[in-house]
Amino acid sequence: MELRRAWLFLTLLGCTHAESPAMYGAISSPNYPQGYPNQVQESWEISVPKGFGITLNFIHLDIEPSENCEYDSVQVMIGEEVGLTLCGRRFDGFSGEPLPEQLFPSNTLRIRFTSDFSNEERYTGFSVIYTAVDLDECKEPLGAECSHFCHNYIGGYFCSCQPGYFLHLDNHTCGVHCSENLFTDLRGQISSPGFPQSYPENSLCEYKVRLVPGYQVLLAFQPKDFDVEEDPSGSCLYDSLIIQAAGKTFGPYCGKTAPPRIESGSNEVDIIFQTDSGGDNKGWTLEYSEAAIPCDHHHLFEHSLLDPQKVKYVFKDSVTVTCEEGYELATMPANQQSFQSTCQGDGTWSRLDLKCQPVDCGPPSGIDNGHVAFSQTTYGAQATYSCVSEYYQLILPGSADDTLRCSSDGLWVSKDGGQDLPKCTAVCGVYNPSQTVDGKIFKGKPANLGQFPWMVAFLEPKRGAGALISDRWILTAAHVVQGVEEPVMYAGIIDLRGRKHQKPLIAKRVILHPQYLQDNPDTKKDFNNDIALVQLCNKVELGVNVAPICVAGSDEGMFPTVGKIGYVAGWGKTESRERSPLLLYTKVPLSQAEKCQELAVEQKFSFTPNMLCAGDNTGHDSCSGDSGGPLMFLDTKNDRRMYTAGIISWGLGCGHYGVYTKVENYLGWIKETMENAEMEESGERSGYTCG
Ligand code: 4AZ
Repeated sequence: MELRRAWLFLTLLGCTHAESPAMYGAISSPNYPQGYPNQVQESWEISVPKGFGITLNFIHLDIEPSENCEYDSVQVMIGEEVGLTLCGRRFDGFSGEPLPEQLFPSNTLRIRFTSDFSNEERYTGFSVIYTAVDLDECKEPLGAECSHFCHNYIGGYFCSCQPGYFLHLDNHTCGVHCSENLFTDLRGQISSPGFPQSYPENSLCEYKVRLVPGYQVLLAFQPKDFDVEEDPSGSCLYDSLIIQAAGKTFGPYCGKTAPPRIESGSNEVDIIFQTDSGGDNKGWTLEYSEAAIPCDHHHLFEHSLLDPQKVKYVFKDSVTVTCEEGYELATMPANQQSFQSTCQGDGTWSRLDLKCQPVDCGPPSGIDNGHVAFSQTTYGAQATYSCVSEYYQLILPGSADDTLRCSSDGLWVSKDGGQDLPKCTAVCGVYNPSQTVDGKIFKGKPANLGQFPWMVAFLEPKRGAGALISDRWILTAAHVVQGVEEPVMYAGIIDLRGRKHQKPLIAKRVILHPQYLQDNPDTKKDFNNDIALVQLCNKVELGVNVAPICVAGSDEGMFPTVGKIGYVAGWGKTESRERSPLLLYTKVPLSQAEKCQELAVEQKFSFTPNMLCAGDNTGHDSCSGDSGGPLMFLDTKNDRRMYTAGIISWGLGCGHYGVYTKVENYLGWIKETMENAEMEESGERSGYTCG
């Protein structure tokens, strides 16, 4: 029994009849009007042409009744939804109420009949007539969405619009034509459609303002007359007004607050007004006008100056452009200082390919024995000078500064605008007090290397000495170098026996004091003006063993007084030997002139005011072969500096008083001679070789 029931279920399940579209038709249950079989599940698809609904008229219904029709039933399905479920006995002649006609607003339906396993009373099923009926889509519940008017016809509907509106392509919404608005006058008024009446819905209105290039469109809204439908978020999602100009967008605007005055910056402006389906708002009105487009920079480019100067420059304005101080025009002929530029229609200046670039002073000049430090060479850059070592000091002749600045003229200048360069001059008289000075020359004591680093030994053709007073000049006695062009000299040495390891100094010129020459043309009868300078071909490299001595009278503490102890040094005669291979030195006091005047009378030489007298009767003295060497004193203002006050010149024998050339009297001649020689030298042709 169970098996049979299952077989039946399987054989009857899913039986569906599809009816092709028809205006009417009839469907009845299996075996109708006989009793319907058990275990039936049968469906009929019915369809009528599009635009129609379906009425169902159950002329016969005799289906086993049950609660909620759960045993047997006939159902009307609209898609997947159950539209109606029927069971029981309901037709004329029986006790049940006849069924009223049922209208379904769909052009397809499915009728589904289901019976369970028992039909004890032989219920006869159902019979239904279906008919296509016209639907009125314009009425509820269908309520077609026409924005203005809806018209029903048999099998369909259509929408239409009020006069002045057109039907959009969706066939439902009405809008107005409002996009062919072109404004080319220099000023005018633009308003939303129908203003001051409500503007239309579902419209996209575009207004184009087109002025000649060089003029921008200005927009001024009427503040009291602005009313555009606003959504609750205030983002203008319902209706919106947008202004577009030269890639810029102003807005969207909506609500009751008018947009501010708009300077569009362009001669071409689009006003776009978009509305949705709802709302009842007045819209907007604006006046547009024109203004010449301004050129937005007061400066064309960095560091430029414009003439004439104005608060605002507009289209067609022309200016003369120059550069700020310290800047010059790039990519121009060198002598061109300015150019003309014009404010163009698009708000930019012409000739922006040019620029003001800083003046370049080029690398600053180097100085002898010095360094110059700089990071840039353009206007305002700084160059700082320093000397190569502590044996040189920076001196600032004339207007010079240790730091120069690149000026707007392209020159390196000092604070007061001068172009003098600082100089590195040898630090003079550096005296190391750790080296004790005590002993004798005639009755002298050997000096240490570096103790008197200015000492120069003159070996050929005459034995003598000199003192470096700069890195290129030696001060000596005239009688040592008279008639000598190329004296053989050594510096930085104390033991002459080691001189083969040393390079001799090479003289460029020997300059005797002119007065000495005059008084002593051939034979020396007088030692007045016994002073000479030797200029070297090359600068000596200064260091701990080679350094110049300061010159008497060149600073405050460099004027010796009688009784002050001085020092003499040399490779000359000693009490026991004709020549000393070692540099010897001794102390001698500065003595009263009378002591030497007595000698002079004996020697029949004169002791002049150009001479100093030094020594005593203790035997400490300079002697022959020491001539030309310095009579040295410590600076009274700075006991770490030594200066030469005298040049060993002559005497009556050795071991008591000696006569020295009074250097102080020749300070002017020394400076002038050195400067003249160096000036002359700077004029010499290049490639000049010395020595
Ligand atoms: C000389 O004949 C000489 N005692 C130098 C100096 C002195 C004497 C002689 C001083 O060169």
